[in-house]
Amino acid sequence: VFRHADLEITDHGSDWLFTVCAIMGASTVAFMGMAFSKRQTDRLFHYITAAITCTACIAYFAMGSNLGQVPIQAEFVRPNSSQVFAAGTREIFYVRYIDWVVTTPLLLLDLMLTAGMPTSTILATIFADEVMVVTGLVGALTQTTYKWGFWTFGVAAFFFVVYEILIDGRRHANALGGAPKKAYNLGGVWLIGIWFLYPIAWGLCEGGNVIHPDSEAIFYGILDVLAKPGFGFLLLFLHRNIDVADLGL
Ligand code: RET
Repeated sequence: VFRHADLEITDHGSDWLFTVCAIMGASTVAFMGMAFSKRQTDRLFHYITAAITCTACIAYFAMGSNLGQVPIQAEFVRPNSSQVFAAGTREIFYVRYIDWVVTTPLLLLDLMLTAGMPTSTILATIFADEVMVVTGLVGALTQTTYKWGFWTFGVAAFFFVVYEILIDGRRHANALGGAPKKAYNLGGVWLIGIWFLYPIAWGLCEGGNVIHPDSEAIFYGILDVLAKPGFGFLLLFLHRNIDVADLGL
């Protein structure tokens, strides 16, 4: 049986999610087209970036179809009433986290490989990133206020990622100089600027149940378009004069 949440996306939410699905699909085709205009040995960043939007395209296909979600008990305030109903359920799109566990390490790889960071540092940063996503998932599925405990672990892990990207990575990129330095610094600021909004979106949606799932779809949707195709086009544009061999790859 298909269990419906009391609070779930409407047709508007679904149409928007399919729109983002199409943007992700079109970006994947564009990134692969750009890859094939390069020599086979020069396609690393194109393949990583195309894998990111390909994964999101499928996740958004699921969400537009109202799949990859599960009803979770949540308190919410009904419109035109200040009364809080504890009985309601909200649909939680766990498929987002399956997407993120694949794509956020790839986004970090795009940047950290640009800066020529050491493998040990890259692995440690990806570990923290995975802690962030998995605690976010467990917190989203938790029905009690313990969910905020998981969110706190996630934010702590996120701060480590922020430190690695803004401080450590910048040092490595500046040592390389030239086009990699420029690509890393612009891409890094873009990435961190957008990533900071995700824990806020989580607090308003999965965490606090403050905004409607349709608004959640718009909030996360805009963030995902900026964080995946937006970041991807920026990074590949800034990579146009970088030889991957110069990055030791
Ligand atoms: C969660 C909740 C736990 C605390 C933090 C979070 C951050 C999530 C981020 C997600 C980024 C996703 C991207 C997707 C691609 O489009 C898991 C919401 C800090 C930063 C970039």
